[in-house]
Amino acid sequence: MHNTITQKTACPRDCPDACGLIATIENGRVVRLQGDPEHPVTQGFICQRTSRFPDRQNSTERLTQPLYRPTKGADFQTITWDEALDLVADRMQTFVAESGGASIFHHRCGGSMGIMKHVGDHFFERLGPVTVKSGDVCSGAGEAAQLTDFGIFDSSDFFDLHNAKTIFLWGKNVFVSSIHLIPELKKARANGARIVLIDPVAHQTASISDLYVQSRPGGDAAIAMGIARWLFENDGVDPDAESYCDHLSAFRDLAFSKSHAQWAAAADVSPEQLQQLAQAYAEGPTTSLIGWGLQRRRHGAATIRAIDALAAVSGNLGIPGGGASFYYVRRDAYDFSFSDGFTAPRAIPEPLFGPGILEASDPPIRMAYIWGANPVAMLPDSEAVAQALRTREFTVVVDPFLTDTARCADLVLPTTTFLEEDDFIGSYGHHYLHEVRPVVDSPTGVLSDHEIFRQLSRRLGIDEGFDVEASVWKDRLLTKLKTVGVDQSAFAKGAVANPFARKVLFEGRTFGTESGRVNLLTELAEELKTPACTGLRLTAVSTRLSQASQWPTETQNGPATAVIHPEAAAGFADGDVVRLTSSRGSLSVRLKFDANQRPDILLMEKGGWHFAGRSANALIHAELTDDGECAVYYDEMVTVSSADVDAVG
Ligand SMILES: Nc1nc2c(c(=O)[nH]1)N[C@H]1C(S)=C(S)[C@@H](COP(=O)(O)OP(=O)(O)OC[C@H]3O[C@@H](n4cnc5c(=O)[nH]c(N)nc54)[C@H](O)[C@@H]3O)O[C@H]1N2
Ligand SMILES: Nc1nc2c(c(=O)[nH]1)N[C@H]1C(S)=C(S)[C@@H](COP(=O)(O)OP(=O)(O)OC[C@H]3O[C@@H](n4cnc5c(=O)[nH]c(N)nc54)[C@H](O)[C@@H]3O)O[C@H]1N2
Ligand SMILES: [Mo]
Repeated sequence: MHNTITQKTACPRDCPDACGLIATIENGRVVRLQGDPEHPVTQGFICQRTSRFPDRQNSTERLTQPLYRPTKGADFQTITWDEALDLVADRMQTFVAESGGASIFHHRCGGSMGIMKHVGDHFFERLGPVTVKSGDVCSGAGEAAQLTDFGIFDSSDFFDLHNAKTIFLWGKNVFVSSIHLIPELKKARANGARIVLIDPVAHQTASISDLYVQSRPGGDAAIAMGIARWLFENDGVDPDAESYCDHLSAFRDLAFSKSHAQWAAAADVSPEQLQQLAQAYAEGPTTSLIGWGLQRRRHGAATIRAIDALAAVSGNLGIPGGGASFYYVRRDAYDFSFSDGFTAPRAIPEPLFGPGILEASDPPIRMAYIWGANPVAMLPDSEAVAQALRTREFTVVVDPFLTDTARCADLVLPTTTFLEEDDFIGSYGHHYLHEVRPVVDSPTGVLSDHEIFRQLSRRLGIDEGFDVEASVWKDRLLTKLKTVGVDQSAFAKGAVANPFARKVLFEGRTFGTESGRVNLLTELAEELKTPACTGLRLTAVSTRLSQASQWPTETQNGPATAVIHPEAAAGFADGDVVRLTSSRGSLSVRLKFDANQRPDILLMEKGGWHFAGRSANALIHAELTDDGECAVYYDEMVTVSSADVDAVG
């Protein structure tokens, strides 16, 4: 007889939508995941990659025993958890005693957005503190930009876009990375709002847009300045702008440093299109939904600052239907005071992971502990990252699967998936909070991150107050929420609206900057004023079927696909296997022609596996953006040439 139950939980995968989920469990196995119809944003549907997650959950490839490599280069052998944890504790103790906490590098990325993961970070604070990462390869430049401009980075309510007359999507493919915006955009449009998409990459979001502008990669700042100039010349600037913006006249001078036609040419859009965009900003209310892709470029922060300034001077901040939305504060409702007073002795910028570890000295990095991350596949310069991890005295990787990164470890610890976790989440795409519940038991031989840290804390003598159940930590995390009457019981039904979030951000036009006013940008790098119009840029972006590198193994066979405009691959045919070369190395890829793409962009899927020869990041050099220590993922120049025989297969 079948024993079937359903249970509510939430999705902590790295995604702005942070869905409420309903899991169907049959005889102790999760067989289906569906969207919670009662979650205001999820509205009963979820993405393909997470509806397929039960395959990953129940996969025979899940690790269920610690794997240890006693000497460098040897094969992994299984060991018991006691042996594994003794080993980790012993190494940690030795390195801290001999070389200080700075000799241990702790890293995690987007494996889980769970709030409990910060309790794991706190383990390393108690242990050392140790060397940590700084910046953020995902959104660092945009966050830094908005901190500079507004003093905070947050957004108005998710549904406030229904108050907008025009909704600008600056580089956002909602069909891949924010699917719960699709019904809202369609609804807004049916109610008379206009949708404008600005994106060098042609994608499905154009199908729900009234105007699609296929601008030059890195052309966004030029578009923003061209619009600003038009606004200054056509009474489109808010007459009160002077009262809430610093540097208005310097910003005006910057906008006037080129003509309308010159800004249009710089962005590779027609002057008429640019004027249409400007008129939309002038009419208002205009909401600017800013994607994450455009700040993963060399001048990513300045690009976001140009859009921020445009939103400000056009009078679109602090009003319903306005805004320059890049991020939603997702952690602030939770209490992290347990972490107060700890300062890391050293930080390595996340995009410089490979060279940063290799070059660190005084003390060198002797041990790396990686969890919730697959940096070999996901961070720039895959081979340098792999090399950095392989050459430490002791590298520990904690993951449910044997990833590219786990393959470089001395010790791999198998851990739980989100369906076995007890946690909370916030979201970076809306203001709802949610509880993550263990809907099934974890397989025998698997420990949660928290359980691993608890057991290590005992061995290391740093267990006091730390070594308690997840439920005790969760209660501590709610300390701040409880002051406004939101306790554990509020989460029983599903999503909880963040009580600290504002419906309309910057209402009253007061900002978080020192002056309380918007800090308008006053200069732009030449590369943004006159973006290069030659070359082919490797652009490896999110795809529908996978969360970053979390692909099913069978998809990683043979050369990766590279989508290209036929004219950019003269002499080659659709389907040819070719060599793709950058400053960092080369990769064989199979060409797929798409005449809708710009000839200066070559598209790949992000997250291809390095050991399978499919990682775009093997071609990307480690570099920091102009601010915020984000990775320069989409500015790598590549060339296409004939595949030599050795390279194929
Ligand atoms: N070329 C290129 N590279 C990119 C990007 C790009 O656009 N182009 N995008 C970048 C962006 S935006 C991001 S955020 C990063 C993402 O980079 P990562 O966060 O490193 O991405 P994932 O491949 O999802 O790796 C997360 C790993 O965590 C594991 N995991 C899941 N849950 C848990 C857990 O609870 N505990 C532990 N210990 N492990 C867990 C998963 O199995 C997976 O192996 O990649 C960046 N890399
Ligand atoms: N299915 C799926 N969903 C995901 C992920 C995934 O791997 N798979 N990843 C998750 C992660 S880690 C994140 S951070 C989020 C966001 O994930 P992202 O993939 O960062 O989301 P977007 O910002 O929508 O996508 C980047 C967009 O930027 C555009 N772009 C690139 N360069 C430029 C430019 O110069 N100008 C402009 N205007 N546009 C440009 C690209 O065409 C693309 O549409 O989504 C999450 N959602
Ligand atoms: Mo991300």
